[in-house]
Amino acid sequence: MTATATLQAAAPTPFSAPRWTTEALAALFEMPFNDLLFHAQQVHRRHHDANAIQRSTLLSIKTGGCSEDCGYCSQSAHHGEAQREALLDVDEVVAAAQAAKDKGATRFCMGAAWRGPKDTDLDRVATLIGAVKALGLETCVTLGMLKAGQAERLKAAGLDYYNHNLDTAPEFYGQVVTTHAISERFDTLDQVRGAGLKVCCGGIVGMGETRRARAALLAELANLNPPPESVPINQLVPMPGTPLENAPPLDPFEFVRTIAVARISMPASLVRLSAGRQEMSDELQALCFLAGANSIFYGDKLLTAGNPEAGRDEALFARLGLTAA
Ligand code: SAM
Ligand code: DTB
Ligand code: SF4
Repeated sequence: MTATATLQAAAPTPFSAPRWTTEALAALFEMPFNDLLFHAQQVHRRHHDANAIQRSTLLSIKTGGCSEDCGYCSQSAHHGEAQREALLDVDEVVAAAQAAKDKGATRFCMGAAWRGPKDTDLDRVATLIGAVKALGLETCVTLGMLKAGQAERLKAAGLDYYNHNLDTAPEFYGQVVTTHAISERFDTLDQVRGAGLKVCCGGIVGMGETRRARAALLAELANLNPPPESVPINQLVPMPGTPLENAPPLDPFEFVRTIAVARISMPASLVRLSAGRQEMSDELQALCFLAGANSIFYGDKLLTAGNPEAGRDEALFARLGLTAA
């Protein structure tokens, strides 16, 4: 198939709810690299300022000791090496959020190593959301699976975004996580949408999944109705002690292709170049921006893993003429 025919076959049919098939997205992955990047950049420019990058800062507000067995995660009680810590208090969180704002972040994302929050946990997280929002930052939390009514409580506390990733394709999910099913992740995403929160939902690549599984993950994300406002694409950070510690590294060009296919299939979303940037060269990150990534995690730590120092990002932005969104 020619590049043009591939694109025509891959585009959602007009006058119907856009539905991307795994086959269509797999066909995009198969395109010559230059054709794929050109197409992704064209889509990107129709929907976004091509030189503007949004910056979110992460903070782990409750680290380690999680009941779930996600094979990539350092915070699982089954295998993780992250030290278990109690929920941070409001002063520590506000200090971190203020520091993130001072460095130029516009969104502050708080993560907790829970299967899901208890109602008493939610009271305390609501206080944190209110305090961070009062600084003039967008707020995001990722607390695991939500029970009925919990998303509404977060919305009432002033939350803007809820992060809940599909993480991998349905057909591969059971090989990575056994303590919950991907269907439960979809249920939580429904609750989040139903409460009027914005959705941040993406996944991880480099866990030994096939290219077809990467296409299937992106098809699931793109077919959420509406698609997520934010789509974090994480490259696996192989954490010591986890079952995926020795996963074979992904070809960097395949990571760039994943960003490009995410951009094409979710044109209006922010596509975030997420975990794994510390292990990437400046040149590889530049290719990711060319492929349509327009958001990063900013600050020297993710949840438990490292992230590039703000100064390295500032220097990269200056070299590439990128501006803060
Ligand atoms: N416990 C909640 C949950 O699982 O939804 C929230 C915290 S969890 C650590 C948030 C996300 O971090 C996961 O969905 C996964 O995408 C990402 N993540 C965790 N460990 C990772 C790793 N080693 N490499 C890349 N991404 C990772
Ligand atoms: C997301 O997709 N990636 C972030 C955020 N959402 C919560 C987390 C990345 C975690 C990387 C491994 C760690 O720091 O432990
Ligand atoms: Fe727990 Fe989330 Fe880590 Fe899974 S990814 S073990 S649910 S903290």
